[in-house]
Amino acid sequence: MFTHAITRLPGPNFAQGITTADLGVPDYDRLLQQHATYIDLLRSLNLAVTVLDSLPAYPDAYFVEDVAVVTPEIAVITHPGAASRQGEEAAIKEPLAEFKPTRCIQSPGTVDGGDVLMVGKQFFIGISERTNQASAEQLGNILAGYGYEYTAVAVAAGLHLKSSVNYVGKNTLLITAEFTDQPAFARYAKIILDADEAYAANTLLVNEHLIMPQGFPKTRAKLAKLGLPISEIDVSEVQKMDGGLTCMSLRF
Ligand code: CIR
Repeated sequence: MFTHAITRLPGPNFAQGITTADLGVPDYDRLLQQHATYIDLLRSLNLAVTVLDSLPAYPDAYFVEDVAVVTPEIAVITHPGAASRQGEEAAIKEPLAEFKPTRCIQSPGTVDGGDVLMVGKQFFIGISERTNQASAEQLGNILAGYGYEYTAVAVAAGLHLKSSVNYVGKNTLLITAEFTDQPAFARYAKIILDADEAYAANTLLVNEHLIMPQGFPKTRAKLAKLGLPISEIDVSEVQKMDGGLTCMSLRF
């Protein structure tokens, strides 16, 4: 069970963050509303949510998932892969240190937490444009000290591993077609996304409750078969910045 989440408010310059999406100009007030709804939902699932101030020098810093990997035993502070995001990690160390012992990925290794999927004692670490092999090994070695195993997975499509694959409970992965044949995922049941609903891969499991982005009815129908409660929230402005539901919090 998760008991806590850490989030960070988006700043007024958030639209200067990195994006490849071609979904129009994002609106700050709408983003703040969507962010607030997200936090309310986490609180309704009994998480105590820390809300950190925005970081003016880092327009992507509200995607806190990318700057740390948190397990029940330890928080590993990452070193983000995008140059404009390097430095964000310094600001997450103190808030996390209130809850967990911390370790740090050493530069030049780069890891984005969006590439790191934890399923019980197993980690999958995406090797992507943001996360390199050497730092996946660094992270894997740290986690091995706490009884975790890891498997590296090539991310040939999408920004991060968790843009395409997430654990949704009941030994099941929600996964895009591109990743289904990865041997690393052979032991799991799979819900395969329709290509036109690929964004819904970024669905978040919190305490036996699924939070999915609004407006993906085929995925919702498939997920409903798991029998878990599902909430949908509108994250249109987040999507415009290549972000999603998992990215906006660290849960532990
Ligand atoms: C970036 O490109 O770094 C941000 N605009 C989006 C990061 C999304 N994070 C995530 O998927 N974990």
